[in-house]
Amino acid sequence: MARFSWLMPPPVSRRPTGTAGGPAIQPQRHHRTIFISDVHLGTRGCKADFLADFLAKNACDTLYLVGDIVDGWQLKRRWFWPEAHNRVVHQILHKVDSGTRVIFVPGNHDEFLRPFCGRDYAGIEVVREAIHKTADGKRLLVLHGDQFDGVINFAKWLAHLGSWAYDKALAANEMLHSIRRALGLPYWSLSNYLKHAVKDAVDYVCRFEDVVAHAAESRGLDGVICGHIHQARIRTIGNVLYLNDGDWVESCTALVEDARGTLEIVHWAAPLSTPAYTVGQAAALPA
Ligand SMILES: [Mn+2]
Repeated sequence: MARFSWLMPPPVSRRPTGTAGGPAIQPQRHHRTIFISDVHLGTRGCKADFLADFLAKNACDTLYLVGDIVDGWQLKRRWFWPEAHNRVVHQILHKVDSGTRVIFVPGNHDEFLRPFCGRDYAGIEVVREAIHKTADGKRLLVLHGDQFDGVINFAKWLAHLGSWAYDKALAANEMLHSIRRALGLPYWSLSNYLKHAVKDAVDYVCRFEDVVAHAAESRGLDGVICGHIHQARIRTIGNVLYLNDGDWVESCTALVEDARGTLEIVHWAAPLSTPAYTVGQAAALPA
């Protein structure tokens, strides 16, 4: 029973107004559409507090869940479901109850939902992909993005390697070097290895963006909205728009559309007590 506790709405009244998660909070901003992906509920990395706060303070007509919302891979290995993860589920269900159309496009980590595409679950439409029409008439393909992994010949884990890891590795490199020297092993540069790994990761991201944009273009669409690589981004590739809504593990980003059809990336990693948020394009990739 405990395993399915996330399906039950958590008690609402216990959470005082002003903290994250409770629907008592009045949304501060209304969007035409919100897109989020790569939440990875069920993992320690998931920034569920930030997301519950974001969902409580941002209302919308349509909410797209663009895959990897629940991390089925991780949950199969070990059950991990703290209260904050329940609050995210509750906020999503609260949106359904408030009249928001919620569309779930499963990703690879929640592929267990793909057999249910075409069905409604708790008022949430589960679909394999969607075509979103913006307020100004653009037709955008919405899909998670893992469908293109096979096309891109780079190790996909590299795309998730942050530059912070690289900085830490540089420091570790010296220590590793002295240990290897003490053991009489030849010099091997961890930092050099990682430098190539980071370069490959950047190549991977660029390739991914190209391939996904091309898929939208070849179908005669105006652009694509995806997730999967945890890199929020708005850019034009060829004749189409490439939009990635980022993730809630590292960057805490969402893609939002206003009533005129303008799309922008919202960063929501400010302290929960701070109502401010920042809007803008994702930071450029390292050269
Ligand atoms: Mn994914």
